[in-house]
Amino acid sequence: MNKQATSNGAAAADAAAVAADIEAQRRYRLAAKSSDPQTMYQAAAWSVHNKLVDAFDKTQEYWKEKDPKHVYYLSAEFLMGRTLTNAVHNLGLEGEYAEALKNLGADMETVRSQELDAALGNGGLGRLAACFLDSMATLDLPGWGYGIRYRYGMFKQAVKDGLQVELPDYWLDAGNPWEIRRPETQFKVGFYGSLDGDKWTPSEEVVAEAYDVPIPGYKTKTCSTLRLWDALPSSELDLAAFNAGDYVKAVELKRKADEITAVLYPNDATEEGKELRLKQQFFFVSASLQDTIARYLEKHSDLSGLAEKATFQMNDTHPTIAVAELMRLLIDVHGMDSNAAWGVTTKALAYTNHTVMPEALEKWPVRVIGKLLPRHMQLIEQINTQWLASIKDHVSAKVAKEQAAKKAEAAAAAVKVAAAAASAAEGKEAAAEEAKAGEEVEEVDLVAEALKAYSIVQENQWNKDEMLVNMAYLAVVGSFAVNGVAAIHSEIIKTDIFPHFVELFPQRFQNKTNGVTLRRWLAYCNPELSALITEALGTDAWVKDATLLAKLKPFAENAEFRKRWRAVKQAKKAELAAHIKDVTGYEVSTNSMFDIHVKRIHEYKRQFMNALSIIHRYSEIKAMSPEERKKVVPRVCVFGGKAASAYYMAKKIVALVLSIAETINNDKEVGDLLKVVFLPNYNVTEAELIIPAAELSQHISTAGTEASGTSNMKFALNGSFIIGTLDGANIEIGENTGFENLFIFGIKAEEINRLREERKDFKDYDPRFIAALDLIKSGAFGRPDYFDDLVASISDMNRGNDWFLLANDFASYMDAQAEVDALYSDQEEWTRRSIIYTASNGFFSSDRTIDQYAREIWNVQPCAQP
Ligand code: GL7
Repeated sequence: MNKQATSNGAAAADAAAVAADIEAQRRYRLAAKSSDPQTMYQAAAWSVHNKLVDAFDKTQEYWKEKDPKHVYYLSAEFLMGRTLTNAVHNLGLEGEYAEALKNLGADMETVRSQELDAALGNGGLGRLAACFLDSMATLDLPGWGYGIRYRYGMFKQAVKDGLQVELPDYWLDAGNPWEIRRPETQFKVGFYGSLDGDKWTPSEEVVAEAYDVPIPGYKTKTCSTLRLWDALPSSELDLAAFNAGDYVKAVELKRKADEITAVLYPNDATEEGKELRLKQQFFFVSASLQDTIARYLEKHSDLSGLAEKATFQMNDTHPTIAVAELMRLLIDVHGMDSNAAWGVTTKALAYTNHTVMPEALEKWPVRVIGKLLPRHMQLIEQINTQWLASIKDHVSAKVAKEQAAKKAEAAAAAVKVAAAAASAAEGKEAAAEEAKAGEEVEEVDLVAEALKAYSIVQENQWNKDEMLVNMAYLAVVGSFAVNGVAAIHSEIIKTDIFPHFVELFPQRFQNKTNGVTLRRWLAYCNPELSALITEALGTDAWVKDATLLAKLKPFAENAEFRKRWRAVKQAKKAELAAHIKDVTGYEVSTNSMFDIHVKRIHEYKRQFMNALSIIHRYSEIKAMSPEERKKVVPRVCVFGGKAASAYYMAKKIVALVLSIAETINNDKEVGDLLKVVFLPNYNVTEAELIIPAAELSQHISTAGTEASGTSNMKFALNGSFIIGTLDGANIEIGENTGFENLFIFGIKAEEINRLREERKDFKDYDPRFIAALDLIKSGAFGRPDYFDDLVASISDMNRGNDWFLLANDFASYMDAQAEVDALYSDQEEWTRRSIIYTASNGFFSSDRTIDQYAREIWNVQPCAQP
């Protein structure tokens, strides 16, 4: 990295060639006369595009020839962010492009800032998929991503009158130089219609058309793809309607197709039970499976060996209709018998669970699937029937065992009673008879009852008349591997979500702790820190081998190195401060601690608790004497994150942060001692600016609720401290960094059920917690009525009853915050530990995660061009 392109003649010549290429793109592809930043961005992007196409074609030809096993990552979301910087760096051409643009009178920074984020994802789950693609290509693993080419990505968040407003994200406005349209790759996808026996005739049909987004690996020739599907009408016009003069009906087909790929559902870890969403899921899954099968059949005569050449990794439950669709394709389209098809399906599919939030575990009404996909519903019923039949013996034995244990218990109790009774003999007989009564009949019902817990099709607990398909159960039954995304999460899914399945096949359940790509999240977003690391280690090999970061540890003891480390952090803070000023108008001091809380807004992530702690800090400062104020560690508290548009409480949390910011930042008495900032429209590009500048980052979800978190990894790698709970990947970050270096607080996951039970009588409120709530209620931050429901949600047992246990954790959170302040006052020690964070967390490279998936689940080997 940071290779000096101009330092040798060859590179200079390359830069000249690149400049000529950019010029050619501007002149001929764009036919542009001006060289404004947007034009220069487009021209540079198209020039990179051509290089990607070359690399892409060579890789795919090579893989076609070698025919290695592939993994197909099926995901409804890919949160890619910007591409230019990443592509140029991964191709190893950053120096050439920077030089070329300079020669053309532009500069890389201005040019790259023109690019809109590709925000085809909500948050962590979608961004993880993007990191995985980068790692798969970098490790030369034959693999593709498969998803949807949404025309509107994640909404843009703006702030108006102190509230969040949502604006559409039409990211394709200026064209998209990062994709290749493939009109030759089209598949039909049907919906609705009728079933005659097992013969399905859809009544609606669209065409899925492929777009390839090339994914260049780092320092390798491998360039893989993210294949996204767009929907087209199967014929542009309903000709009959057109001829009959009904023009509106005639274009209806086009409108219906457009609707499927129009918009990403903006929900993070919450269910969105809309038929259109199921339509989207089926649309991309069907096209992806058909595409894979078509390629497979170019080389093989029948599909019996499909699973030896392909693994489909289902990213959460969103693509789990794949279980039924693969069965349908094998049986109905390719004539396989259903047992053989089930064998292939369950060897080809694997499933990752990303959340334990009950509302996010998708359950589709039988009615909805039956209407949209009647054949699939029939297959799911069949799968379920066979599945339940196959485990009946196991369940009967389990029931019998439980009954025997109960009987023994009852008999023992009866004996006790009998012994106490006047006539021991009589009592014993009576007890024995009682225990026997009705046994036989009951047992049969008990087995049927017990089987319900294993059933893929289940009663809706809120509406007894409705049956639901539990998509997670379908995924578990239809897969050969199931994994969680952090050690604690993988345990919780075993004990709380799928215990019945674990009992049947424990070996199917695994852990694959998440990771992030060090290219985007350290090397490219923090070039200054990267240069320092490379200099210290004497090599940039850590960008591809993250374990090398551990060699930084001794440098933590070197005062000169610490000074330079601090200087980098200061520079990144200054960049963020300038951005804050730009966007919000607030001026913040770079001498303050930068305390960051960025992620989707959700009650379980507890931004509200952070807000309360800030209110307390504010009150404290207000009550201090000037002498006392001198001892305060000044902080800038930065929030960012989107609230789902229909998430009532989350939107109030955003409003609260904005209100607090306005009051505190305008309080002259407080000045630089405390500033609060809400940065609107948190996205990948914002994260690339924010994370390198962080000194403290907050990951304070209620223990047991955040499956993993991945920004915690990015912050740690950029030398930011973590204040957090024993949740998700925080725990493994603690193990790697040393728990003494994190600010850990709060209850443990295994305590939450009990505490939720007890919270009805909870009396142990911290006075600071109460005082902060009272201050909101008093109107100190404006609109007390507006915040009424929010306050009640954590303080009124009839209105929410603090489900996420803020009251339980507040005191220990405040203790942890006090430790933060104390340590920050010792800058040498703070910096030493900051270096330890970066040095200790190479484990969280997504290269490690993907290597584990490849070896332990996919059985896919690297296939690199010589
Ligand atoms: C998530 C989890 O909430 C998050 O903790 C995890 O890091 C991420 C990737 O595994 O997946 N699950 C989920 O539904 N969303 C997530 O971000 C939206």
